[in-house]
Amino acid sequence: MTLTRRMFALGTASTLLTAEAAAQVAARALIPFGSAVMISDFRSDAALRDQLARLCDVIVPMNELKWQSLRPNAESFSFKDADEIIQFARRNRKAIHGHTLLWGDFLPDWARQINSAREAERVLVTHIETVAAKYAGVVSSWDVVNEVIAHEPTADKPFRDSVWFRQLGPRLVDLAFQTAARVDPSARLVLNDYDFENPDERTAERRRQALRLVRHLQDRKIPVHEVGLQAHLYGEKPLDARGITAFCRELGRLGVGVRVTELDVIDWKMPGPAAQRDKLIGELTTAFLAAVIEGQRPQAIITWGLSDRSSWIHDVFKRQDGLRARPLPLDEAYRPKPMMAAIEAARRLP
Ligand code: 9MR
Repeated sequence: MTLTRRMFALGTASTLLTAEAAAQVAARALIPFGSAVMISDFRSDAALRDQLARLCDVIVPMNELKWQSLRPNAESFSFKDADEIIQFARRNRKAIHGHTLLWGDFLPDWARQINSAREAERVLVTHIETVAAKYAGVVSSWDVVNEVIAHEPTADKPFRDSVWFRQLGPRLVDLAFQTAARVDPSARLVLNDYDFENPDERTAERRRQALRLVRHLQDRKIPVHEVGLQAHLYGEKPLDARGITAFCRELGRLGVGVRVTELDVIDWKMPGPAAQRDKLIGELTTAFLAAVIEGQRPQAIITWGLSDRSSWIHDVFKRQDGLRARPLPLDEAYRPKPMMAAIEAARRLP
């Protein structure tokens, strides 16, 4: 093991570190790695559970904390699926990242039909109060709002359309963060969104809108601790490394962290041969994570699934040649791919 300056400083500040304590310090210095997992895979696949236990510091219930899972109707909550994953994470001493307290998509029908501002506020606040209170001290960070920035934002239409936005307007973001902060002041509160990575004007505007939202919350003294970069990277698109770095750096200047929340690579337009594709995916992962870390060290690097066995990309981005997608760090037999090595190397960057 190499001794870092920090370990020497710790050694002289107290007594010399034991080898075990020094190893712990070194382990803590790694950027935490995590993965999302959905309940059906979690239940049916013991090998997946083993890999989650072995590799992850952070676990995210992929769908089980969403309204579609928690809220079968307006009156009740069903926590069973979320609790099963969360109990596993706790037993294995993993951090739990919560996804998500507010999203305009994949809502149950009853929520879509809300048709007054009063009702929207009541339902939203009650939901966040109930869920954040139940998991206070257990879920250490929350995607408080997911995908509230318009797909193609403009100065006069920065927000994505949703039942919440139609009824509450821009204050939906204030309300969500305020409520989460009131109920669980210890949780890290994250503004989570996608498409921050490409060198085009739409992406640049999305980053500006995220910064604008962060400053807006800060002006109102509403806590916002991190911006979540979903990072569903497109294998065929160039990466705006400078733009990503500048964005993360600017957030750092505002005292706001970043977290890579849903990393995977959409490979529908990438070369077919597996070895070639895996190599390119590894390189893209390296370039992306280096750009983030250059701007600031992320709070965690979380992938949207662990193995190619299960990913939303199989359904949404089908390849023309009929080959299976390979978007994640482990292959279908749970062997690490170059993407895993890229993440491991990035976690060690200073
Ligand atoms: O991977 C998720 C998939 O299993 C769900 O059916 C879908 C709808 O709930 O959501 C997928 O995850 C999305 C995440 O919640 C938000 N960012 C985009 C993700 C991929 O669509």
